Amino acid sequence: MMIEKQLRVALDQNEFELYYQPIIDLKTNEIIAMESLLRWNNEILGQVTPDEFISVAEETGIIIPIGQWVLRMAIQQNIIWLNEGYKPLKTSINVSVRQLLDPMFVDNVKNAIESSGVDASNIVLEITESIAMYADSTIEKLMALKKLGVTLSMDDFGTGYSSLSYLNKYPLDSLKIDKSFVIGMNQDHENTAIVKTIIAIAKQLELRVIAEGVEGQEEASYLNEMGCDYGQGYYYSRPLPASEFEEKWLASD
Ligand code: G
Ligand code: G
Ligand code: MN
Ligand code: NA
Repeated sequence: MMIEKQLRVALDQNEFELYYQPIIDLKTNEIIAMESLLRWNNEILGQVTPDEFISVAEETGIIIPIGQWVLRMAIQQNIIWLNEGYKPLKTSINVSVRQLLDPMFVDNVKNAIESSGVDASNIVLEITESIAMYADSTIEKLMALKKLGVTLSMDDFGTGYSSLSYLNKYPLDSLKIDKSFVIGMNQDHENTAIVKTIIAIAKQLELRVIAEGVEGQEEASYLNEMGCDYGQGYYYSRPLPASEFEEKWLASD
């Protein structure tokens, strides 16, 4: 069966699941947010990670209904945890360029927020640098999303299409330093220099900065010293199913 067809069946049969990874304040070591990460549980293929199907989903356009499912599920889970009495946390949701280019995207986000009653600022949309290739049409959409009150973050920063000239035109709240630079810090000086530079850019533009790929305690304290606000990575936790995430990161407080 074609993977596109399999993805459609997967949506119909509820084979998708969201995992959650904590985002930690490097100063206080407290959890401040969680990133939702898509998983596909297939009877034959086992658990499939997004790297194996997101690009096909984007090319075929099936990322649109999948993305809508992700948006609704992630918002619903945010509200469930709030209603269970845990402290309010932000939920980050990955958004593909293809989704952002969909004419219905802003309306879909608006509907998802309004029908759920979630506090819009607790919903973070992670977009990638590749939107810079479509700058003019995407800036307007980002402005419209910002008006809804959502938080906007640029994901995988430093790896994509060079977008420095657009960076201050986007209504962004934060930058995420791509994990390749953070993981590479202990190998060579160049990666450390890149991380420092990204932190400096973020400060200049008054954006919060999140380091991904924090795999050790040394990296965490070094990032904190360098002025990085938040960290995310295996040092703290792998992405976990919702129930496990709740047990380890919410219920323990
Ligand atoms: O969790 P993992 O490392 O396997 O994620 C791999 C890639 O898939 C990441 O780049 C991430 O941004 C992307 N991804 C994860 N979940 C989603 C999702 O819900 N929607 C979209 N569009 N991309 C996702
Ligand atoms: O591109 P994006 O940032 O959305 O993707 C996040 C991906 O990074 C997830 O698939 C997640 O599994 C992975 N990830 C999270 N923390 C770490 C880490 O510390 N090291 C590595 N190698 N990957 C990580
Ligand atoms: Mn991400
Ligand atoms: Na990333």
